[in-house]
Amino acid sequence: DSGKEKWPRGEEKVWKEGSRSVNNEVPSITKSIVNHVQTSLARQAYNLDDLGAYQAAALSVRDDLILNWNDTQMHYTRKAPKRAYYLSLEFLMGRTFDNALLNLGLKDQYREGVSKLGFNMEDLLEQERDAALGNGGLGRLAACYLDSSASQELPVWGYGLRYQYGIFQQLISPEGQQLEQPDPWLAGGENPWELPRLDVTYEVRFYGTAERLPDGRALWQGGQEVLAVAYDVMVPGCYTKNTNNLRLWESKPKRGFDLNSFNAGDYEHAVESSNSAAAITSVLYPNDHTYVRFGKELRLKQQYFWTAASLADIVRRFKNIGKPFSQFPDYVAIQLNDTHPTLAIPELMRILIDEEEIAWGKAWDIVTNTVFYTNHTVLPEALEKWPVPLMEHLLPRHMQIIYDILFLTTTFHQAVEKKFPGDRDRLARMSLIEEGFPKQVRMAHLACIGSRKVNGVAELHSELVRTTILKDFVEFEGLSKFSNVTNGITPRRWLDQCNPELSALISKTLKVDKSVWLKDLDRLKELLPCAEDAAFRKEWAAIKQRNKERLAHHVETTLGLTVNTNAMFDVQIKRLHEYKRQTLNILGVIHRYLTLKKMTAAERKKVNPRVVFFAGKAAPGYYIAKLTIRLIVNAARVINVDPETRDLLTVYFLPDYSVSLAEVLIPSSDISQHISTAGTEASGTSNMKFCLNGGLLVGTVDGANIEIAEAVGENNVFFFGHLTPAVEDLRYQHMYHPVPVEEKCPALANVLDKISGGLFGDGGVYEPLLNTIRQGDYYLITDDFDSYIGALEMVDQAYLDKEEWIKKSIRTTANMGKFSSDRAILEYAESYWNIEPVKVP
Ligand code: B1N
Repeated sequence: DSGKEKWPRGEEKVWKEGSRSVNNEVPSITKSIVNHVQTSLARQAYNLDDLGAYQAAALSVRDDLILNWNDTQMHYTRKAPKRAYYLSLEFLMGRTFDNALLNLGLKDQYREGVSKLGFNMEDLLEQERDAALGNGGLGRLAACYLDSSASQELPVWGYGLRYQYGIFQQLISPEGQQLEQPDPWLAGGENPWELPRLDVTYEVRFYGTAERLPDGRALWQGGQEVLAVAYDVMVPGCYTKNTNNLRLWESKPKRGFDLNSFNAGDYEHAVESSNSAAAITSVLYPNDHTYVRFGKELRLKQQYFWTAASLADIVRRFKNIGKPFSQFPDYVAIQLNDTHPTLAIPELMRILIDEEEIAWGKAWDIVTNTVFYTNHTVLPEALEKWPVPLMEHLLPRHMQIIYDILFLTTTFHQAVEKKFPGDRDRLARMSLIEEGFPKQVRMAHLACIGSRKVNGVAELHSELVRTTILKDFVEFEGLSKFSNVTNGITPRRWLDQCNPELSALISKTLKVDKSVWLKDLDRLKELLPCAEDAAFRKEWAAIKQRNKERLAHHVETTLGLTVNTNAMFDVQIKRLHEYKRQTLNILGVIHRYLTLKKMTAAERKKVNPRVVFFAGKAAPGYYIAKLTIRLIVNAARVINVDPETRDLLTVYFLPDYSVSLAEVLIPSSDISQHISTAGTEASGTSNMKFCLNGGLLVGTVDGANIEIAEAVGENNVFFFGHLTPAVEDLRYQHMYHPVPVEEKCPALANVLDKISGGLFGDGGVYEPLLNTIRQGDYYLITDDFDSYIGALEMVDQAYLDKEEWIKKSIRTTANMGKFSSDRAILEYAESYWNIEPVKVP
């Protein structure tokens, strides 16, 4: 139908001659880069440094992305397919330049081009700052899903916030303490990967009053109005023209300043409200898994600001199609990434009822057929609850709607009564409002009853959602609403980009272009027979070795430390959290150190050298997690300089963990650790990244570890520790029949004593951390310690047979096809959103 359209304006020939296409030959690429150097940057060959060259090259790629992005958006608008919207408060994108070049298939051409201009591609790539608008797994998952949506040509948009400051930068003080610094990722001037859409704005209201009208609507007036401004981030698919959109909102005052105060001479007050509007999107909240009880009005403001702007935008786009609202769910699917965007449910109700004048029942039908909810954690401290007084103050109309939903659920309560007569506890458990001082709105319950479907992120976790936090809802609404989509990772970034040599070996071995297997990851299975081929194993091992050297070089140049690349590389990189048990790891390291110290020189000769890497940030207010960092850093200082052991064991805490650092660490690992207390890690996704790159997994029977072991074979992973069903009983025993550490686990008691005794500096510093283990031990360190040490001994045993080890490594990679985020996103598309690919010609 697009062919039939009349030329819109002017002379078609002139337009056609003026239009350009993607630069895919070296001469047109260099021309475009030089052009940007001269005009966009106003510089010349004489005064161009790496940063300038990166900026010019990035602007050149940006031009290409814009062409594809424009064609994609135009095509989607014309075709008007059903679209899905991924609402996430976090998108941990990392760097874009390399990823864009690879997805466009232009990396080699650009490498040649910048080299002709006198620059080195690797140096330019290093100039880019990470876009770190996320805390960890949840935010990185959102980024992987965007990559897969575009690559699978699905009409999916992301919606998030354009934080001025991303996750804080981490420094380590001389005492070994974490220090936080702002991450001014936008300070370096223009961000080439976004398109400011200063014309796309919406007004968002806070506070004020909501007055119910007789017709069921309400009038929400007064309060504060702020402006949401759109910034569009281009998301290129891999080897396709499809380039999707991630729309990030920035908050701005509706007017520059308050004129009334200004005219009255009160300048301070005049700018106050404009400051408070700009504050909404100023910084990412750095807490994951802990919802902070006080001082969180700003967080609720962020959540509403973002959901209101996104929904206004979605509704406007839907109205442009010209269909009745009864068909809204046929054109729109909205995925809630955890409960953070749950206000989308009452907000969509408000729009439908108050603005579109749709009756309550019809509106509720529309909402519950449009919205989907993914849960990412069952940890009680992470479940969001908002105090009713705060909600009433900030969002009076939404609180009314929530009460109306509650009323709706009195019929629902009556039905519960009928189904489970006299079960008062059940009703209290299921309510949207938790009793107490203050009363609180349970966001997970609201998300659950307002959604078409609910899912967890790995088989075990989805089962825990069904049997613990949402059990009552499953019993009431039936099982079919609750299911599982196991997380995935994009093989573009997490293999092709971070491990180019391995990617090339795979293409050579499968005898296909990488564009094929990168979008059909099950083809890795074809590597299985190669495990038996000694020449292939040699190539495989050589690549791992070079990746270790690349990491060692990075550590040397950034931290000035020399890493033993002949050692086994053992890596644990993730947010610092008690449930992830970095503490178990460092205590294991200290145990290893003490064991080495007791050995004779002859015995030590037989020991396999090991380098242990840690990286990760602790939430700024998380005291125990910060103490764990301090222990790791100070233990490393002692262990790494001990002449008796330093050839056999060294420990590094790499500061300021980021997506880009992960890209260097992951391909170099021999083993990686995913050792959460069973039942606490919903999925984990770095476990998948390591295994895809041929690193073996040491882990507990938790999250996606279980499915990885199923896929790669249990003999290729090192499992240890108690299983989920035992955890509750063990915690109960700790509470009511505590056994001292010395009795339960003498080896661990010895380690704790050495720390207390000052082996790593003033032992008193660590007492609060050690006491979490001695008393209560909620995360079961004492229960799992011996089994953990046993697993690490199995690792040493297995490593003795190098050829067999490489076979394990090859088989692991070969069996990781399931964990492509393409598989995951297609499951969402088919079984949840009911959307189909729309290929841009
Ligand atoms: O989500 C990841 C999972 O792979 C991890 O296992 C899981 O821990 C992680 C509050 C969270 N769950 N919950 C959060 C993040 C920020 C915040 O403010 C909670 N992150 C996870 C992807 O499914």
